[in-house]
Amino acid sequence: MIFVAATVFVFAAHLYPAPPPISHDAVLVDRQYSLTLYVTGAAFVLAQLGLAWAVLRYRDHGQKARFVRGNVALEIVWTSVTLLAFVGLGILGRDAWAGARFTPAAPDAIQIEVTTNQFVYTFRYPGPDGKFGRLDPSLVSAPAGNPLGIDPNDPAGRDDIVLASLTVPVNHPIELLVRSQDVIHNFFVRELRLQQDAVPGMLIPVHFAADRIGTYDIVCTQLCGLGHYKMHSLLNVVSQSDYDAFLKRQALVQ
Ligand SMILES: [Cu+2]
Repeated sequence: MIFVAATVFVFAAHLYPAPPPISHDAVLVDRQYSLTLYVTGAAFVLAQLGLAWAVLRYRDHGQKARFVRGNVALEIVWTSVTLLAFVGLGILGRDAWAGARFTPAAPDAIQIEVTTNQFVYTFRYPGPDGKFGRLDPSLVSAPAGNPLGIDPNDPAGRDDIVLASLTVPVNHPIELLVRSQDVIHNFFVRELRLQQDAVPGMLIPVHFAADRIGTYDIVCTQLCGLGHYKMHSLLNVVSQSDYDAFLKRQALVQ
């Protein structure tokens, strides 16, 4: 009972609160997470109370042991309750997960490519022409200043903006195109409650709209090699005017 109380306390007292959510989808995820915790927490406490009751009620006070084959009615009841809880939570969680993942990004979403490799993130903006240049894996060379292997012969790629951190305007839909050059990595921003694996050979789209200006950590949550622990970048959510200025500045530099 002490362990049960301690476990309930750790969750109920919010000892390790998540950072405040910065998108509508993140709020939905939080709501779903709390609901799941309440349902499974109640089941946990009830099951432990039942266990304690059985231990006390049937403890050894000299009676003869009795063989029981089980109780079909009880089996049906707890199997159905479990089924209902799991399927119910799954259906209720639709908005928080499937709603964001299975609907395409808004048509006016800003597309930014996210490339992962051991152990860095590289972000590419299509530049003033709005088009990403062609990539050629044989041209990939970080020392030569072309970590993505952008083909210099493709005019669409000449104005592409390549950066080590991600800057986006606040309250604007963003579509990330997540890819990997070597092993499986991950793009995770706690405040967005958004976590997406980067898988070699795949271009995986995810979208979000951040509603709070600030700087947030981007971390890799896949054990991707010896340098995994330091695979990190920053998400800067800035005002629309700051974003426009940022793009203009970057277009001049590149
Ligand atoms: Cu990684």
